Amino acid sequence: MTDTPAASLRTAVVTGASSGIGAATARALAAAGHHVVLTARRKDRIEALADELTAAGRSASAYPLDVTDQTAVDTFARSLDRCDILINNAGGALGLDPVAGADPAEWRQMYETNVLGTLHVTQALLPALTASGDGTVVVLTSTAGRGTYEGGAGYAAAKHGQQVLTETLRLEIVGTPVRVIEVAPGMVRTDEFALNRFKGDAERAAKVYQGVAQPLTAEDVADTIAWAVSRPSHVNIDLLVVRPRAQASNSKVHREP
Ligand code: 8X3
Repeated sequence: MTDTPAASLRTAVVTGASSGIGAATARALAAAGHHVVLTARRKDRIEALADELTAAGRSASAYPLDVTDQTAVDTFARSLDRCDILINNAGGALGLDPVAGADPAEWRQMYETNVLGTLHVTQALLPALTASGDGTVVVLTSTAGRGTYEGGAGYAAAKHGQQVLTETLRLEIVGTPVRVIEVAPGMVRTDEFALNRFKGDAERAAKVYQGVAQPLTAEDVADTIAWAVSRPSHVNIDLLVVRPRAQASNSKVHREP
């Protein structure tokens, strides 16, 4: 699905745009008047969303992409005419096993998607973001990138890695016309985050949110991203930690009986 954007439209690339926070962010940025390039592995999903957005008069296109494939990411970057905003959203959690019994393959996969995926896409698009004269990189980390919890070591380690990448990038490119924003959500109830974590075990996934009055929605997080990227160019929102009111920390959650 391709839609040629008007040359004047600022282009926002969203990774992991097939569902959840990525899809909601693509909708929010398209509504804000950007041309949105949706990327994810699931072609059907991003094409359907791009079609939905263009039918609603927005500007959007879809490009199937696995962020762990550096060659594919570089090819994708070369296909773009411009890039003003990059939303590094692709990633996720696998498993909730204690360190003593955790599966190294799951840890490796989480590092590949969350950390190396962000590295690949950011490296590939940084020249275009800089050339735009007013670029923005957003990295979706997690409150698991700023603390940990039992069973969360593999995911927290990956999110800490992604957070360090983000902070280091900001140091390294200061003085260039690109700002670097980290958004760290806490408990967000999406269709797939917990389901993927527990390999499709819906009952286990539902327990994550059990009794929590109002976990955040993907739209809540997308709203904070759209706000952060729409600040005046000289304003860099370094870090936004966003949790539901019922969650005081990673391990302190109020649940109604
Ligand atoms: C999601 C937050 O608490 O499930 O990034 O690790 S948590």
